[in-house]
Amino acid sequence: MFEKVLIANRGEIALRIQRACRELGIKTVAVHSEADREAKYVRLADESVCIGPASSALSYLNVPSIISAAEVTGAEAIHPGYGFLAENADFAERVEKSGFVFIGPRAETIRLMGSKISAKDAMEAAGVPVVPGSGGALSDDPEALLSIAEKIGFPVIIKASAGGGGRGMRIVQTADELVAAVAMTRGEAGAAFGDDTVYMEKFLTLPRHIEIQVMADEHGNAIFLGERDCSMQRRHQKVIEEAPAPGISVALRNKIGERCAAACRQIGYRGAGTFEFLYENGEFFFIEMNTRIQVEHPVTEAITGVDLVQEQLRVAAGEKLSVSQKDIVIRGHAIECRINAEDPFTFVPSPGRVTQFHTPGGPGIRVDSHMYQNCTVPPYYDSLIAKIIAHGDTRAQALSRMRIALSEMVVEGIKTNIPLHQELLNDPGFIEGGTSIHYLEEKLARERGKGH
Ligand code: MV4
Repeated sequence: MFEKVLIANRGEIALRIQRACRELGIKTVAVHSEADREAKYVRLADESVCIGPASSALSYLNVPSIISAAEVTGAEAIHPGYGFLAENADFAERVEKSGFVFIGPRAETIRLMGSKISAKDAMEAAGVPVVPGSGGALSDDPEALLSIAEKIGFPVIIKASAGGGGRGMRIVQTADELVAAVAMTRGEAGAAFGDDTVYMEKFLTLPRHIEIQVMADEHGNAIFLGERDCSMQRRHQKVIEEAPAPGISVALRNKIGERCAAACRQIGYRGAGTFEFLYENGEFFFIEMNTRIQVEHPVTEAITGVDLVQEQLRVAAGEKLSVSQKDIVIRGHAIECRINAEDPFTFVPSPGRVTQFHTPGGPGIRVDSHMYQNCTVPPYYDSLIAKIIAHGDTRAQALSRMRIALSEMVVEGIKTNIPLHQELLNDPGFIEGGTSIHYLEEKLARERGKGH
């Protein structure tokens, strides 16, 4: 196992990774921006290095600065967390070329999944069901475009191959919009990603977003750890995640999970990964793969009892996974509420000083947060301040525990979306379960009007 790991991230995930390291006897190096000097994860790390000013571009995205921090502290490996450099293949390559271990998949795997076209190709070849589509890059030839679209059937969606997570997409309802939509998406993709490759898919109108968690080691072992339903989202920002996905049979969930684990073996995947699917009318359709630990990983940890970050560290150190597929038994139900520093009605970020901070507790409650009384939420980064995870024997018990937890939570000095969560935990559609990716935005439009 490593003796010392550098954590190239901030906030709650930096603390989460630190805790995993500590349990494995690994010393930690925190890197931080000037705005994060007083942060809890900096204070609790064994060592810390300031890597630049507040702006992410000059600190958490500053590759030379991060690598030299690893050099001066004698760290052996770098954990990228999520966001920032986590899915940057060039960073992974630079880390390895500098003589450190990148805690994640090989750079080539990150690159393969970074191109959504090649990711889909690889998964289709590995037996994972994918959304019907162009099966490759689109040309600008109007006749070729129309022929593909008619074969798929309208509506279709044009996506940037270098996009993902909702960036660079355009829905096309009819043939007469097609050519202009491809040109527009191509132009935007070129400007945003420096790659104007676009592809086409059947547009699924009312899907759920369900993702499968996988873990693989370098000894040929790959397992799946159930799924998460992340359909409750607004503008591609997940708000609530839960596992298992309500209303889907164990047989179907295991079948798709097995396919994902087999695909990992086939492509020689390493580390933690997530297969993103759209689920509609009883069918799963692969759209993208994430090659990082995700924000919502604690939901999976709750229902499986596996510490995913510790497994990442083991695998990166060349060890075998500590669990095999037969050890993965799904226990009960878990739900996560993402607590953001934002106005619960307008969603405008609300940084500032946190004057009071009290977290909930009790059976089945976990809180992952880097907040403390009198800390400040800087305005430069994402607004996630805490995650509450409620676990119960049943979905009803998990929801009940979450309602109590939300009522116990106190955050003063800044605005949070706790009132939104309380509203959702009492929403009949959410309580029933199985809502689509459009549910939250439609509910907000209905109940609050489009003005907000
Ligand atoms: C889609 C889709 C419908 N049909 N692809 C948005 C994020 C990116 N990961 C893929 N996205 C979508 N792709 C087809 N063929 C609808 C979405 C989508 C979505 C997906 C997951 C979660 C929330 C979403 C919100 C709007 C649109």
